[in-house]
Amino acid sequence: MIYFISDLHLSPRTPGAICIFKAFLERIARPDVARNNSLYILGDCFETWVGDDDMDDPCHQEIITALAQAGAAGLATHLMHGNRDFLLGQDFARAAGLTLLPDPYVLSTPEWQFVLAHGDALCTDDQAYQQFRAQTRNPDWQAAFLVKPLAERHAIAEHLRQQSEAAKSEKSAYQMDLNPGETDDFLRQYGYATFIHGHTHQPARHDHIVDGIHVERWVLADWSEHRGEALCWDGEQLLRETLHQS
Ligand code: LP5
Ligand code: MN
Repeated sequence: MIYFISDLHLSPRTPGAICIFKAFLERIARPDVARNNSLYILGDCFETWVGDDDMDDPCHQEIITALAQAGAAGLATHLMHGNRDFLLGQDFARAAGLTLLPDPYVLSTPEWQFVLAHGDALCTDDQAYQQFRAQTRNPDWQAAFLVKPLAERHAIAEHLRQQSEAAKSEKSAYQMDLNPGETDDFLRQYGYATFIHGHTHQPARHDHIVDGIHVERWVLADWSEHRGEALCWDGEQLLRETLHQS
């Protein structure tokens, strides 16, 4: 099985979601199934990530240990950056025993072709966000941020989260969704592969007709303290699974 998840937004303030995540990992990394399964985390695993030197945080340790144990049991785990945790780096990847993926990423299986993304890059109607995105993905900006003391980085991240919530309350759902034309171009560019992404927190299966070809776009759900969700590919079809605490 291949499992796709995104937008878990894990932090010390989400003990419920962390429990759901750990129970999920334990289940899919059981010794009898681990080597037949793989996991793709499509961004925003963490509520925010301010640098790999924040791995000593007990909550981060708990998550990293759970991922590392699943990896050691044989689960192939992959992670893509989201708009909140794009500073996750190779030190984190090594500690968690996972592979960092570029966004977008083409996943070819013997049965089917997928293209995976976080989804935010296609939200081009949200110009304020695209400007913010370009600025914060700039390596010089990131280097200048990463040399600040950890406490200051946490304060900036907290401030940015508040600004984001305030900015979103002024934007329409349409404006914050993927731009239809950009999405069709993207599907064309990636050979009409089935597109799986998160970010918008609007779980759905969309049918696109691009150049006369039917293409599916699956949007993953965000997680809450009581409920997680995974999309599962069994070699024939995609199915949504609701996840609860064990
Ligand atoms: O995340 P979500 O779902 O709430 O909203 C996103 C967009 N918002 C963001 C911001 C993040 O939530 C907070 C990021 C924390 C990162 C921690 C590391 C910090 C590293 C910084 C430096 C290298 O991504 C939101 C979209 C929404 O998705 C839907 O697509 O609308 O976009 C915004 O809210 C952006 C605002 O419109 C503009 C923000 C202006 C803030 C300018 C402050 C600049 C000061 C920078 C100081 C470092
Ligand atoms: Mn996101």
